[in-house]
Amino acid sequence: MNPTEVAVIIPCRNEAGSIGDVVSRVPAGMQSIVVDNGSDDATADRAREAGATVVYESEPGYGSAVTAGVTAADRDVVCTIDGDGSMDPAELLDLVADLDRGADLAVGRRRPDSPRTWPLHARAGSAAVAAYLRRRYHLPIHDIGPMRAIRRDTLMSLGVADRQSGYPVELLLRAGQAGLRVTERDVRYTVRTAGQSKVSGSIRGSVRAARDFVMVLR
Ligand SMILES: Nc1nc2c(ncn2[C@@H]2O[C@H](COP(=O)(O)OP(=O)(O)OP(=O)(O)O)[C@@H](O)[C@H]2O)c(=O)[nH]1
Ligand SMILES: [Mg+2]
Repeated sequence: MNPTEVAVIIPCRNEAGSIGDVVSRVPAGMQSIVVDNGSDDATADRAREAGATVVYESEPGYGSAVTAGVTAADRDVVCTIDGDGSMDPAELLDLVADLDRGADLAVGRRRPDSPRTWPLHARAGSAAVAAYLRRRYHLPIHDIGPMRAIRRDTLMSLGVADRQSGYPVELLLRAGQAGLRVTERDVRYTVRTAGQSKVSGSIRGSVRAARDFVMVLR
């Protein structure tokens, strides 16, 4: 697949310190769409300077941001990655190549470079939900990660409804229900390069994410 067929959606809230570098590392030819969700820092300016298209979304939440990005994308394939510099956009090429090899949904399994990269509770929570989806739908997954590639039409047809942190779980659940070919490959995971954690690094964010995960599985 040609990179010009790919849009990369980067949900962001207050990631001014890292977003420029993330956008600059998106593979040549791919369209970068930064979805700014109520940032009160210079995220949008830094993203634009680095060459991204910036979309604003007023409804808070990871799922809202991703959905706004998918709506704005005008390429056949959409990828997602976080804006905090914890993952390398160059590895999106491998996920896109998995689509060429027959995958309907290609997801990244986070492989931390050090024990402090990924708080134990977040790691265990993702692993537990992945194990459930593995058993229930025979999906070959071990993580509920933020890096993925999928054809835009396929994603739209799944009709993922969650607008908060349950979005990645619901996407996998619906993919399993629809019998899609899901593949997983390792991606490097490092400590965010700047800014503050909104999810796993705080009690509030973690409780909210756990609640959103469980709501989707009920
Ligand atoms: N658009 C949008 N993006 C969000 C929201 N909450 C988090 N994000 C983004 O989603 C990504 C993941 O959030 P992080 O704060 O990195 O959460 P985390 O990975 O658990 O925490 P770290 O361990 O610090 O990396 C980042 O790119 C955030 O900017 C939100 O409400 N709206
Ligand atoms: Mg992060």
